[in-house]
Amino acid sequence: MKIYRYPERNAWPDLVKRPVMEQKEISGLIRKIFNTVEEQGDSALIEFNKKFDRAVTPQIAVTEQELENAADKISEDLKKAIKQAKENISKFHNAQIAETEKIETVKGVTCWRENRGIEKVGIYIPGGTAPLFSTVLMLAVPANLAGCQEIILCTPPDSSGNINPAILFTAKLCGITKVFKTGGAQAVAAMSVGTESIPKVYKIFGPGNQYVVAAKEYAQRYGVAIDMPAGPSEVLVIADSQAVPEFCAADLLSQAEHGSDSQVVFITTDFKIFSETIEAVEKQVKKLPRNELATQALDHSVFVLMNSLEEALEFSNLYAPEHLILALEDFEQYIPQISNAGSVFLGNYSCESAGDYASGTNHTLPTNAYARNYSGVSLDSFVKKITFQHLSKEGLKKIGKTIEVMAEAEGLIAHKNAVSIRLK
Ligand code: HSO
Ligand code: ZN
Repeated sequence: MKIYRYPERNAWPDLVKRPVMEQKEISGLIRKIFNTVEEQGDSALIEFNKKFDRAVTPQIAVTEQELENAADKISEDLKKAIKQAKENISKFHNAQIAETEKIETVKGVTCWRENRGIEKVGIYIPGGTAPLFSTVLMLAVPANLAGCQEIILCTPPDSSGNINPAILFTAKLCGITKVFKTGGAQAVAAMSVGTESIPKVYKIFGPGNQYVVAAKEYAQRYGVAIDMPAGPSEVLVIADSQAVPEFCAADLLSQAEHGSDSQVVFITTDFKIFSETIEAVEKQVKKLPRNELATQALDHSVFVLMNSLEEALEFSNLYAPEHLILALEDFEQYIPQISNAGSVFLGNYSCESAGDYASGTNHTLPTNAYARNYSGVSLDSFVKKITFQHLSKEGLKKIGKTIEVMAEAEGLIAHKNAVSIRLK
């Protein structure tokens, strides 16, 4: 833990810096993986599964039977939970579907926008220590609502060549029938270039390790869009004297347990809350199954004592956290002061894990200070907005002169003519 008491303002920029990740030079490797997948298709993916996941996967596509069987492999309780979460996520994202409004800018000139779902989207779900089936909901639910026609999912197999049943169950629940056993950069490559079994997509979503992140960046050379630049998970908690140290500690640890590179920041104006939260973190972390990862994350966590809540919010805006928790009595009052954050949790009962799983908001959010210029995933991430216009003759007459004068001033006479020829 890094502890700071009333740091000087000029020290803030250093405190909000994310630890620089040791960037291995992997661009050469990523290029090689893309080339191999492009040349050898499925057989390259089968080889990569052997090499990286020690998995024998004679075929890359998950069979209908495998999808079907997943439901028997998870508890009724979990199925019920996934369904409730899906319902809430659907409600929240469904409300993001905007009505088309036709605007008559001048009489006879009507303009509007219509949404079209991105036709083909790919979802990447990492394997490893935590099977993030919740991320399947966060991406598949808005993709369906947006009207994406083809939604595919790639995730790495375990060493027996199987995929976590909760991931398969959730995929099937969301109507995804094209699931593929491939992970890492090769999965991103496959979705970018296409193989015998994996269709090429137009946009790739989902979290992953630094190889996946680098591959998503590389995918853009193939004309594929990506959801957002990704980094390790983060939370920043601001607490006043009414906060509950045990709650704050639990929230900090719920981000810390994601990985050793997770970022957690705690700010308070109250000395008692400050020391009690630090104590509570130390006590709770010992009992966590992922104690080792959380402890490593805590090593670079930041605990700051500040003079005022205004100052705390200013610091938070500078940090631009993925998740911001206001454990404040008068949280309402501080909402207008928030300018940079991915998703905000208000009051003592709004734990961050509510948003991770079941309240309805999306948990795919900007990290690494990208909350300054990116939004989290929403329905918008899955659509393109196409503008339309209709001009009547009367409408063209109204703005014709403006177009002609401007076109002429830009030296673009054909543009001018397109108007003049109609109005003469
Ligand atoms: N907190 C993560 C999302 C997640 N948490 C998935 C649990 N499962 C995003 O930063
Ligand atoms: Zn989480």
